[in-house]
Amino acid sequence: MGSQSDWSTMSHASETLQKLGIEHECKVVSAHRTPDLLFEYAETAEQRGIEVIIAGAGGAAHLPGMCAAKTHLPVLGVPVQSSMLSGVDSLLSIVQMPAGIPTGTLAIGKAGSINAALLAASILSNKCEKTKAALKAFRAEQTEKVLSNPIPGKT
Ligand code: RP5
Repeated sequence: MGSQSDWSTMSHASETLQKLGIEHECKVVSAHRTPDLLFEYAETAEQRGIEVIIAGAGGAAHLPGMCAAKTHLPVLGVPVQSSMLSGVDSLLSIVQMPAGIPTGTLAIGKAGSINAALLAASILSNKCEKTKAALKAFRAEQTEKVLSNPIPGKT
């Protein structure tokens, strides 16, 4: 994520990955405050065994795009809700990548953070049976919660 202030949003991705038993790391890497660190992080990610990068940032959110420019690994961008423009700025900065370097873009805020983790799990589940099973179990549990909780007083 681009700042410690993004953690209240990005912690939801981490919690979801944890629920699914997916090993991950959480780091603050700012595209504009620590640009050299960002380059090093993205360039060495593959050799460190990272398979998917979730990048959350707010405002002029160039972190996911710059990260994607420096690695061929899939980069999933989470637009963090900003104080001035409620995250629309973050969303547009991440989603409107010119053709050639894609960033998978999720919803603004908590939903996007959770879904980034679930989408990362989907990508990993192509090769990892354990992750596939965990993802299916997560979905089954979610479905069961809806089905077993009818509206009170209604049939
Ligand atoms: C972005 O600027 C970060 O991703 C964060 O969402 C936003 C504000 O950062 P802080 O000023 O709170 O560190 O780089």
